[in-house]
Amino acid sequence: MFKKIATIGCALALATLTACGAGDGSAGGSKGAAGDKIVMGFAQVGAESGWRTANTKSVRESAETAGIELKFSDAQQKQENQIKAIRSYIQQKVDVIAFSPVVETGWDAVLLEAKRAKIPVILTDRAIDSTDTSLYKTFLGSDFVEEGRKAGKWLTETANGPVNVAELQGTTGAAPAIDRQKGFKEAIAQKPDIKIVATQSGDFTRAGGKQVMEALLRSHPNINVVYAHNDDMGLGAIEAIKAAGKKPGTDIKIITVDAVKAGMQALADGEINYIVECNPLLGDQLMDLAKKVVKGESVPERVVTEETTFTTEQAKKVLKDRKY
Ligand code: GZL
Repeated sequence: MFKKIATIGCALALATLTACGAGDGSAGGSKGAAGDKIVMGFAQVGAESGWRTANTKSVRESAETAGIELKFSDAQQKQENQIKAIRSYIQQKVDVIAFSPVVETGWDAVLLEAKRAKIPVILTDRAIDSTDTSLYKTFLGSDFVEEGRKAGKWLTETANGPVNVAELQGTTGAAPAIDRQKGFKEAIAQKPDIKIVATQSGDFTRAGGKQVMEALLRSHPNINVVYAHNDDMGLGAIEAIKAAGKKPGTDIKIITVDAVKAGMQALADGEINYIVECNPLLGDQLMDLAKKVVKGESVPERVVTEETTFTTEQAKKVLKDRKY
């Protein structure tokens, strides 16, 4: 009986509180609607790639446009820094927390703290691997497995005879790295003479891609194709391939993911052969979702962004209009 009355009591209190715009970010909050500024804590992965830079710009600009106060942190690709940032947002009693988990695991404890503090969490860009889906309200981002499939499909459609692939993986344990590999392997399984002969993480950075490619060129002189999980590592691989006296895009074909401006330029120049787009411009959708979850409205479990692919000819046509 006490619990039932307490629950009803809380609901009434909450209704009163939210009517005054003092929503605590839990179900029924009226922030945003009543004119009070929603406060979002955003824990970004880092600034490791052109994609990340574009994503951060999108989040900042969209928060401004949406009238949402943004507290922003850059974790420099370290999970412990993202966890610290999330804890800080909980202590500051923000209305909503959004973050791009640098890796898939190790989040349950801190997200349980957010849940207990009645602060809704939105996963953006990267997902987590947790059985407790009550720890976050929604996931907004790409289907990385499909991105990997698109990359592999292009290769199966263009390869003639045996192909040795060097895979430059993204950050170890990150959803895009795990899923882009999964999708690519699924697609090339259609052609057994396409083989991944070497796979190593370049941590989604240009320097990492160059360093790994230098080593792989020495250990695997028979590489025909590079599959890089992002443009930045592909651009690093191009530097290594040129330094080894080979022609990127001709002697060694290159497939990447993202479609940031530098990658699209290399594609237009024929140094990359195919790019699968991964859209970083998630800001507007993120702010719309944030307003809904703060008001306690229901949102879809998963919001997948629209993306396409580019060949060299297509890149030449769209390069001048690319926003990032
Ligand atoms: C994908 C994103 C990846 C990009 C990389 O959504 O998480 O991280 O593909 C970035 O460029 O570093």
